Amino acid sequence: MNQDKAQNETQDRTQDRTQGYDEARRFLTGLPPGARLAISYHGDADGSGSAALAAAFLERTGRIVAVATAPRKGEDLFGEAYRERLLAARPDALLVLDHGSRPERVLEGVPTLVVDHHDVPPEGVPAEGYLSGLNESPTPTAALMTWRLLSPLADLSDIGWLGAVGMIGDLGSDAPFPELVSAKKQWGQKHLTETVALVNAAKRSGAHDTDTSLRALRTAVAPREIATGMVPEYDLLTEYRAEVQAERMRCAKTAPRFAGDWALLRFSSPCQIHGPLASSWVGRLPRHLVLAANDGYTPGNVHFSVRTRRPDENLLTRLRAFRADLGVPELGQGHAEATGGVLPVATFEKLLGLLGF
Ligand SMILES: [Mn+2]
Repeated sequence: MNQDKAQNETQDRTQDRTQGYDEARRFLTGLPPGARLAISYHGDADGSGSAALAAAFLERTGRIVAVATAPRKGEDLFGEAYRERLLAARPDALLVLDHGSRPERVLEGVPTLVVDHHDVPPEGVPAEGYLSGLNESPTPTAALMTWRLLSPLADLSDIGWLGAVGMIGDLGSDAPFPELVSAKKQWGQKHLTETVALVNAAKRSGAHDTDTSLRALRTAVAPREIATGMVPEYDLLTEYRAEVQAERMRCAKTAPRFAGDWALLRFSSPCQIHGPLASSWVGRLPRHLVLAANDGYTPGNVHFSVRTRRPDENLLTRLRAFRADLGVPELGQGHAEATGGVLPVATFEKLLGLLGF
C-alpha cells in the first residue's frame, strides 16, 4: 500500500469515527429535560462501567434514569420477560450498552442508541443511533466509548474511573489507551482491578446479581471506596467473590474425558464459571479443543464454553458444521479460539454424540 492511500484510509477512518460519535451525541442532546431513559447493559465490568457513566450523565443533565438493568440469569436480551421489565419503566428512550450488535430492536417503537464494540452485522443495526467501536483502532471497550461520547457533553471528570473499570474488565490493566494510563495514576491500579474483580464476581455468582454491582459503581465516589469496603454493597460483593472462587476450585477438579481432539469437562454449578474453567484448562491441554459444560447454571440447559490454543484452529467452523444436524442455526458465534453457547440438555447430548463422546 502506498503512503497516500494509507493516509487517505486513516482519514476515512477518523471521519467514520467522528460521525458515529456526532450522531450519538445528537441523539442524546435531543432528549428533553425530564425525559425518561431505560439503560440496558451487559452486566460485566465493561457494560456496568458504561451504564454507570451513562446514568450519571443523564442525571447530571436533567434526564431521568427510569430503569438501569441487565438481563437476569437465563433472561434473553430480546426475550419477553426482559422487554417487559424495561417497558414497565415507561421509557421515552433506550440505551443499549455493550450487548453486541444485532439486526434486531430490543424495544419496538422506543428511540434507541446502541453503543457496542463486538461486531457489526452486515444487515445493519436498527436504531436511531448506533456507535460501533470497530471504526476505531485500537478498538475501545464500551465503557471507554461511553466516556469518549459523554465527557464532551457534561463534566464527568470525577467519574472517569468508570471508563477504566470497563477497559481493565475487558482488556486487562495494560490495555493501550491514554485514558487508562491517566486513570491508573489518578485512582490507583490496585483499587481499579479490585473493583473489576468484585463487579465481575457479582455477575458470575449463582445469584447473577448485576444490580448490586451497578449500585456500588453508582454510589462510590472513587474505586477505593469499593475496593476497601466503604460502600454498603461491599459485603455482598465479597461474598459473591468467595462463592465464585470456591466453585471454580471445586469444578476445576473435574476429570476431563477425551474424544479425538476434544476434551470435555462436565460439571454442575450455579455460577457462571464455564468460561474461566475452559480458559484455565487449555493451559493444561494446549493441543486439545477444551469444552467446559455446566449443567447447573439454568434448569434444563447446558451452558458451555470452548477454548483452544491450537494454531490455525477455528472453533466457529468446527461448531457450525453441526448447525443443521442439531437444528441450531446460531451455534458457533464468538471468536475462532473462544466460543460457547447454551443448549437444551437433549441437544447438548446429541452434540456430544456427534463429537464422538
Ligand atoms: Mn465490553
